Order: sequence, then C-alpha cells, then structure tokens
Amino acid sequence: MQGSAVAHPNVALVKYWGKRKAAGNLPAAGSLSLTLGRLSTRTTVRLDSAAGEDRLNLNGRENRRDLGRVRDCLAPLRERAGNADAAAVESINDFPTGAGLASSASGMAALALSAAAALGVDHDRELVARAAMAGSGSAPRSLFGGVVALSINEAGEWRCRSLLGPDEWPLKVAVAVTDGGAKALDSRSAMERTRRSSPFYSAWLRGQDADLDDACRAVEQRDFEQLSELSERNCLKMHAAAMSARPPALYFNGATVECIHRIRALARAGSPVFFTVDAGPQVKAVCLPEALDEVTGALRQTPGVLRVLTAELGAGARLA
Ligand code: 2P0
Repeated sequence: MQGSAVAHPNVALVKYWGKRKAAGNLPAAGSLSLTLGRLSTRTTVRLDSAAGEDRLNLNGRENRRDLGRVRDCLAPLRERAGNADAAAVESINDFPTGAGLASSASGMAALALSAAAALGVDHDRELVARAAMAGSGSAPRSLFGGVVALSINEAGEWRCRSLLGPDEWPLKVAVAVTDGGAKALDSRSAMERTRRSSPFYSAWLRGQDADLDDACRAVEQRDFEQLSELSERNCLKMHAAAMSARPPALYFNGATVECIHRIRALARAGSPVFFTVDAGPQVKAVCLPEALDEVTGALRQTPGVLRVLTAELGAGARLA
C-alpha cells in the first residue's frame, strides 16, 4: 500500500491565471508549458488504515498548510479505489519551493501518480490527470513531457497532451533566481483576486484561446520567433492583469525587471532567447542551445540574481 513517483515542474508560456470553477479547480482557459527536466519533486505515499489522519511532510518538515489541497487531490482516487485509508505523504523538491518555480505543479503531479499507485488505480491516466487537476490547475501539465498543451472547451471539458516530446525540440531554459524565499502571495489567492477585481481580467481571458492556438501552431512548426513573441506578450498580459487587481498582485522585484531587459537586449542583438515570469520573482529565459552559455552568463552578471539554474525539456511524471 505504497507508491512513489517523480515529476518535474513546468514553465507556462501561455499562462493559466483564473479559475472557471473553484470546485474541481477548473481553470478558466487553456495553457501551454514546457516540462523542465533536472528539477524534480519526489513523492512517496503510504496508506495506513490504523492512522487517524492524513499527514504531509514537505522537504523534511511536517506541513499542515497544504493538507487541504493534498486531500483534494486524493479524493477522486480514493473514491475510485473505494479506499479511505489515511495517507502519509512525503515529498521532496530539489529546487526552491513556493517561489514561482511551479512546485505545486510537480508536487501535485507526483502526488496524484504516487497515490494512484498506492491505491492501485494508476493504470487510469485520465483519473490521475483529474486528481492532479483537483490539487493544482497547472499540475496535469507536469504529468506529460516536452511541450504540453492543456485545452478546455466551452463546456468545461479539458484534455492535456504532449505536443512535442522532450527530444523533439532542443529548447533550454535558464532560471534566474532573484529571491530564494517563499513568495508572499500564493497564486491561488492572487488569481482569484485578479478575477474579482482587475479591470483587465475579461480582456485577458478573451485572448487566451487565440494565444493557445497560435502557440500550438508555433510549437508544431518549431517556429522559435513566433513562440517568443507570443510567450512574452502572454506573460506580460497575465502580470498586467495581476498588477491591476485590488490590492495589486505584483510579483516582480527590481532584479526581475533587470533580467527581462537583459534578455530583450540579447534577443535584439540576434540571440534566440525570450523571457517568461510566473507567480514569483524568478525569470525564465527560454533559448535554443547555441544561446545557452551567453544567456546564463548575462543573467549571472545581472545585479540581484542569486543563481542561475539550467534545464532542458524533461519527461512526464513516472513511478519511481
Ligand atoms: C501557470 N501559474 O500556468 C500559471 C502562471 C502561475 C503563473 O499555474 O490554484 O499553483 O493550485 O490551481 O497551478 C500557478 O497556479 O494554482 C500557476 P492552483 P497553481 O503555470
């Protein structure tokens, strides 16, 4: 009655920011992401019918704050398996947690798969995806490798799929860490605040289907220039909506902005690179392999950058 899984975080190029329904955690629009190899979450779930309650140990510490979303993730699996035994969850990230590096995506993907294995229902990948979604709206994307699209139709039916495997486009990602601590504002509250109060939220949502379609086309054609233009614009639109919430959700620090300018300058000078920023102050530079050394060097020299991590496209979540 035990299961273990590894999952990688993902970086969204077409962002998810706002829910359609809090129940089931359904995003209001589709999204597209790169699964990052090298950075990993490793999770083990042990079922114990004698234990009174679920427990979560995250990075070696007892964690009660995230137990709610752990239970949300476990619920559909427990229901299918007809097993309500208490779960002891142990999860370790080898990268900063809760700092805008999509630890909830890799965490909930690894949890869904390891819990499904512990409950004996991991053969049903659609159920595992549904459990991951219940934990976090970006988590189903980490179940898949390479470039991943999560699309949602008018009726709220969704599907997640890999557009290109990790070996089909040699994209590299340099992550400039500008703050090592956990973020002050979690994305769930910030996106809900944006939905309720940003004057730009409806415009943000209206553009999402077209951005996702264009991004899918750019990926299928391996058109780096198209993907660059679209991803930077989608990122800035998301942050514009978040910044215009009341009170504002501002994730950028000074170094975030410095990094963005540095990356834009490299691109203007002809390097194949673009930036994106998620719900935290870290900056992700996506580039073709020939630009990686130059990009990491430039980011390391940018004032306020603590360190630069690099990753290539990675595989989807798997049992370990
Ligand atoms: C994304 N982010 O698409 C976007 C871009 C952050 C910025 O998904 O409430 O942790 O658990 O569904 O997935 C972060 O939000 O939110 C996120 P919940 P989640 O990657």
